[in-house]
Amino acid sequence: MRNNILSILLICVIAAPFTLYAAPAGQPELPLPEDDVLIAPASARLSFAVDDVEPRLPSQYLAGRVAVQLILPESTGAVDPSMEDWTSAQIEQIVAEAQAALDWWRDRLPDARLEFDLSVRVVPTMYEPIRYDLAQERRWIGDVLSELGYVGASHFEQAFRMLFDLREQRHADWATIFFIVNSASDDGYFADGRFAYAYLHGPYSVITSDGGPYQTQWLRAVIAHEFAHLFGALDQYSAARVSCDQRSGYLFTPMTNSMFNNCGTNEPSIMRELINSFTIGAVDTSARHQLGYRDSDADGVIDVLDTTPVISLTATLQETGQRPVVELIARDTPYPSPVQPDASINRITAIEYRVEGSDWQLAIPVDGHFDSTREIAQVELPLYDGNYVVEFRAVNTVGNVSAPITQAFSVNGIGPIPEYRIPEPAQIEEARLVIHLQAPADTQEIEVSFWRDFREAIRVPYRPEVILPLNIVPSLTNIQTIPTIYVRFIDSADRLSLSYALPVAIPEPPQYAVMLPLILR
Ligand SMILES: [Ca+2]
Ligand SMILES: [Ca+2]
Ligand SMILES: [Ca+2]
Ligand SMILES: [Ca+2]
Ligand SMILES: [Zn+2]
Repeated sequence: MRNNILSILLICVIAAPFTLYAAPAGQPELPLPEDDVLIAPASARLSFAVDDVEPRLPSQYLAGRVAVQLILPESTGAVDPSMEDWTSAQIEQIVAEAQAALDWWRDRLPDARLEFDLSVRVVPTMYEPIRYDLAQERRWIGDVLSELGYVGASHFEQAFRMLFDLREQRHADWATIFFIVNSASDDGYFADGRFAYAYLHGPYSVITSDGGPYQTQWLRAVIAHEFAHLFGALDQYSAARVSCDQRSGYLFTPMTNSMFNNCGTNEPSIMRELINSFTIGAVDTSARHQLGYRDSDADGVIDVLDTTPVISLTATLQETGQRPVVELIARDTPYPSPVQPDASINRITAIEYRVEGSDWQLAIPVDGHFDSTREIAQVELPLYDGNYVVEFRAVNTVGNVSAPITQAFSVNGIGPIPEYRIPEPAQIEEARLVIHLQAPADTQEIEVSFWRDFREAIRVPYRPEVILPLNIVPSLTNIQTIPTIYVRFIDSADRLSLSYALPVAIPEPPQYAVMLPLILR
């Protein structure tokens, strides 16, 4: 008996993978959303592309952080009789379906560094949206967006205004909207027979809560399909009649997988069939490329993220007795698009310089944060009398480094360079950090920080042996994260030195899991 149960269990375990991945054989082939790709008028979007610092449109390619706003219109009965009313159970289900669709995309495109910010709003409208057709969507969409406070020459312009706001508020790289129209009492279709459509590259998609023939339980597959249109992917099923020479997306790549006229590949894909493709996780190569997911040099960083910064320098005229001051502008260079405004979502993460073999020194942006594709830093170079060649560079989110620029500086009237030396790594001894230093006797102070930018720095009088007590922070338990401290000297005239990166020797076995932050008693 026991053996029988065991063998039944075994059969189940063995059978499970097959049943999981088998095509849903019992599923009838459902009609696909025909003519579901639309193009918003260019005028509505281009009026926003004038901001030259961040000319990004709301959904150019699928990578990075994406804000997704679900809007659920709620009919008030003011103009049309209210036939549909959202219930909290329905709303919960729709949010869960949308989240499943977004999770699905995140798993399909691992190198896109996707992060989704999904939010839902129920917004009153005087109309009952399911009664209308595409030609009349402007009525209720315009009404809903006005209700949210967005005005514009058209409902598209209203939507773009909302998307620019949404992206900023959610600190996202991109933003898009799904209008989910309640069709619980209705047959699940709009008046023209549509149940799902999207504008290529935004601003939005519209889907009935039933997803037409798919029913709410497969809304995730419908949302996943329409989401791809919002970021540039074209349809591939025959009825869509997409020919093989059609190109799309930020990279403007050709269709190779269209069933319409056999373009060469015949891969399963969410762009040609919904339920089975969703179940097995199928996205073909041409859809990936149209979404911006292509890695030409196969280094694991997709083209649209594999960008490089550039840096430029302006030196201020410097007078005798003053240190040179430079202004550095670092900007990430987008991967170019043949058809769209060039757009990078990579941030500048460091602006650095070094003086003839010194450690790379971090320059701090004037606005205090490395948080955008363009950063400006002003630095007083900590030089003493002499002639120097200084190298400058910038680094971005993916670790790509700009070509360095070099500049010669001649300094006089400051005095000779003090001889600073740090002969050995810092040591941890009995809950104290011990640093040995060699500097001229009139050196005033030193600064010590666990951070390259010298935040939370400790300033103490200079001595050949500086001993600092450690404070233990339980939340930061990984000693691996702090192998280095940063030290700089302050001379008798209150001038800073270059900074020194100093390794910390940890006693074996590690007595102190953490040394952050350093606190003076
Ligand atoms: Ca209602
Ligand atoms: Ca209907
Ligand atoms: Ca690459
Ligand atoms: Ca900044
Ligand atoms: Zn489609």
